[in-house]
Amino acid sequence: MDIQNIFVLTGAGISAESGLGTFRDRGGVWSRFDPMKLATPEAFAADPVLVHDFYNMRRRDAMKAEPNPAHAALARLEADLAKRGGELFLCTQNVDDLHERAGSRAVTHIHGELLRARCTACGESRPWREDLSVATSCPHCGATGGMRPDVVWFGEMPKHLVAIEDALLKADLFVAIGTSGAVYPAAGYAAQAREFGIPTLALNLEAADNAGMFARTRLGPASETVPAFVA
Ligand code: BV8
Repeated sequence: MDIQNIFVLTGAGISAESGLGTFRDRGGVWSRFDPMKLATPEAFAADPVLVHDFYNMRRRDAMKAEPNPAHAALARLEADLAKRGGELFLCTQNVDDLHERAGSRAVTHIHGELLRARCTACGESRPWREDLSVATSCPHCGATGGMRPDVVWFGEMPKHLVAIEDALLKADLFVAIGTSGAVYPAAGYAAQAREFGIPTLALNLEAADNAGMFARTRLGPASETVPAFVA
């Protein structure tokens, strides 16, 4: 592969074979739980106990999960491109840390990280592995009740948008892996790449909502399609 700068966008599908549920598939997280009651700032204000229970459960699940061959292949791709003077920009919508645990060094979490907590009083964000509750105090400012998972809820501003736009502009190839193309702004990046004249590739189990935006598509489980793409 003589491509130098690759932009990879990953979604829940890449972690599905690690045992973490996707969101919009049949049986997915949002078919069992209402996102508006769990993943918005309004939901947290209305029922922080419910929201903490949901994210405590998902944090424990994420810590138990192990990276799969798709995560490992992207870590190899990052190292291979770096050796050849190129760069992998790995932008994940996932809030788990499976890319990092597979060996990826630079991971941009557009929707934040489950294993970080942020204080709504002082704004400090720090690594966090314990359950959160309304009784948790901020280790930095001491305020109680305002600690929340440092993830991006619906209606909140996604993270690292400037770095992501810069990386898209200099990419030679855009690859989306295991994402349904339903949540913006990430769902719009394939169309943006196409406008910039960047080749686009989708690796997904089934055709995504924005499938028409991709020049090429490979359907199948990420644990097979991603290692095959990287080889
Ligand atoms: C914002 C984090 C302003 C925490 C999540 C109407 C039109 C357009 C936009 C909007 C609109 N109304 C509202 C909006 C904006 C809204 C939005 O997009 N809503 C949608 C639903 C319409 N977006 C926002 O609010 C965002 N903020 O817009 O700010 C702004 C922005 C930019 C510039 C200026 C202003 C913030 C959104 C943050 C949402 N956060 N969660 C948590 O996890 O609890 S959402 C959630 O969806 C996930 O966390 C994930 O990050 C995200 C994307 O889901 P996917 O990863 O794609 O997962 P999904 O289950 O859908 O798909 C899985 C895919 O994998 C499937 O295709 C399946 O086939 C495939 N698959 C399954 N198994 C495998 C596989 N593929 C390969 N191998 C397998 N084994």
